[in-house]
Order: sequence, then structure tokens, then C-alpha cells
Amino acid sequence: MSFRCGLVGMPNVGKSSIFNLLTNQKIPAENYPFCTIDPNSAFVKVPDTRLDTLVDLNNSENKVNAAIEFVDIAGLIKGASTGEGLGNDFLTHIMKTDVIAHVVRFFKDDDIIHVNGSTDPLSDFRDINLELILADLSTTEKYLNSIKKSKKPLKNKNELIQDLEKLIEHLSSEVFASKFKYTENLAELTDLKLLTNKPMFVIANIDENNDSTNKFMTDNKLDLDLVAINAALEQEITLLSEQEQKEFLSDLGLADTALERIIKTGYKLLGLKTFFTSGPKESRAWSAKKTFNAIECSGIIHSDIKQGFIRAETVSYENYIKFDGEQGSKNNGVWRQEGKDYLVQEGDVIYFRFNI
Ligand SMILES: Nc1nc2c(ncn2[C@@H]2O[C@H](COP(=O)(O)OP(=O)(O)OP(=O)(O)O)[C@@H](O)[C@H]2O)c(=O)[nH]1
Ligand SMILES: [Mg+2]
Repeated sequence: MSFRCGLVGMPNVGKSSIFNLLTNQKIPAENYPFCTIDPNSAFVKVPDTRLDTLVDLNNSENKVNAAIEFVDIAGLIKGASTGEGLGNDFLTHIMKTDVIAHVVRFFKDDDIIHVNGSTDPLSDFRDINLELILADLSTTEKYLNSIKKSKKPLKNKNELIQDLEKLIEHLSSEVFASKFKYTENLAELTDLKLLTNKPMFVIANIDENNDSTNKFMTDNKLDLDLVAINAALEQEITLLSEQEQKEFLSDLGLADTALERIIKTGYKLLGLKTFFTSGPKESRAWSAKKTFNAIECSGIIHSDIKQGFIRAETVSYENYIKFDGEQGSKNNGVWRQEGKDYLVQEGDVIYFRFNI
């Protein structure tokens, strides 16, 4: 269960540079607006030191990290929802993502063209959000029309029409769909897909002298997460060893790399947890929805395991390490037998018993 994080924002704000930084790629990131046309995507391993420890402990032949996919999307400008700039292909690209990383330019550099002439994080941010809302408005209006015209007998048709009209009114007041109180009727509409229903966080592309992110958050009255990245600086330090990078970042008061901070935010917004499978052949980290029980987690590994599920033999990561693996955990009475309804905990090491 990997998730897809889309980098969305104005042209020339550093989306492709951040994409390169996160994914270790070298796609073009040049000083001209709309440098990116088709989206670029790449999978990145989710770093997890617990997995490294499991590999060492079991001498595993293979290590498989959980993965996250980043998609670098073309820049949007005011009017994009009606076809300005590169048109509204962006709708489809953003629609395919699970979480939106809204990249906002805070860095000042007169040499780097800004499509509006000058850097104004707040107004850039609002312009892009408005385009997303307008795109949703148009989607909802089309949807409403198709319901009105539909000859198919629909249960609760009148209520549905009223609910859609309320949603249109809400979007018209320039507020994200995620803030709308969905009725059961509307929540059931799996084919009404809206961009502003997706979880969003801000990536602030800052520089040494321009970290006005606190002011930005207060002025915006935002309850969104914000990850500040100095893309130019972090790109430079990728040449250093991992240890040197950590030291450099900690001197700046940052405990984690940009990638780690983004992954933490994504996991939080999407409500994800990690569990492990580990043995001499392979140690692997899996991501699952926080709400997933043992049988649902087993299905992430393979549908056969889910189908033939017998039980989950489970131990917490801390105990697994403390008692030196499976045998030690069994000897010390911390190796548990759990049924299909067991709510898997963050960091559990699991051995699924199944029968096919
Ligand atoms: N000074 C400075 N320049 C940066 C920074 N991040 C990116 N740039 C430069 O800004 C220009 C645009 O960067 P890109 O990463 O291509 O921007 P983009 O958002 O992908 O642009 P589009 O693909 O056109 O939408 C490039 O010349 C980058 O080198 C930064 O943090 N500081
Ligand atoms: Mg780009």
C-alpha cells in the first residue's frame, strides 16, 4: 500500500528541483515557467532505521522498504481551471494522487522568473487553491446536470439534487470541499471525485534569508501542515555522507531530511502505520491504514494470505529487538497469537499463519 504524493504549485517555484531532491533524479528544473509539461513520477524508499535493525538481527538476504511515489506536476496559474497556461490536464494528474504537496515559493532570487512579477507566497497559495476549488465547482455542476438529466431511477434523487446544490454553494464561497459537511447521500457518490477533498500540506521552498513561514501560517489562519525546505541548500548537501548530512541539518535545528519530514507528514495526513515481516530471507516494512486489523493487513501482503488467514503471530518491534528476535520473544512470553480482528499496532513484527 504505497501512496502517491503530487507536487502542485505555480510555475518556477521549485517543484522539479524538490522532486529531484526527494527522488535523487535529474529531470529538467530550469529557469523558465512551464518547464515541466508531462508529469514525472518516481518511487522512493521510505527510510526506516527499525527495518535496518531487523535486517541485521535476522541477517536477512533482502531488505524491502515501504515506498512512496512522488509525482511532479506541471505548474498551474490563475485561470488554469478554464484552460489558461497548460490547460486543465492538471485535473487528471492531481486526481490520481493521494495527497497534495502544495509547493509555495518563499525564496527570493531576482534571476528566477516569477510568473506574476514578484514573489508573494500568500497570494500564490490562494490563487492555486482557488483554481482547485473552481475545478471542483465545475465538476460538481456537471455532475448535478447529469443527475438531473438521468432517466435512470435514482433513490433519493431530490435530496441528492439539494445536497449537490449545497455543495456548489459551499464551493462558490471559495472553501475546500474537505470542509463541507457531507450527507450520507453525497458520501456514497464514489464517482464524484473532487481535488479539494484530498489531504493537502504545504512545502515552503525557503532560503536562508526568507523564512516567513510563521507569518504565512498566521495570515492564512491555516490548519495545514507546513514543511519548510531550503531546496537549493539541501541539494548541495546531498553530496555529503549520510552522517554529515544529519550533522549539517541538526546544526540548522532540523532533525530530519526533507524526505523524512515529508513522509512523516504524508503518513499523518493519510492515517498510515507501519508493520514489519522479518526473517532470514527478507525483512520488509509495510504501510497500512491505521484502522486496519490483522486480516486487512494480511491482504496487503497477498490476497491468498487474507483468504486463508488463520492467525497473526505478533510482537512489538521494541520487544522483538529487546529479546533478540522470534525465539527470544517466545521464551519471554511476549510472542502473541492474535485473531483476525486484532488492531495491528505501529511497529508490530508479524508472522501470518494461513492455509490455502
Ligand atoms: N535561488 C533558488 N532557486 C531555486 C530554488 N529552487 C529552485 N530554484 C530555481 O528555480 C528554477 C525553477 O525551478 P523548477 O524546479 O524547474 O521549478 P518548477 O516549479 O518545477 O517549474 P515548472 O516546471 O515550470 O512549473 C530553476 O532555475 C531552479 O534552479 C531555491 O530554493 N532557490
Ligand atoms: Mg517543473
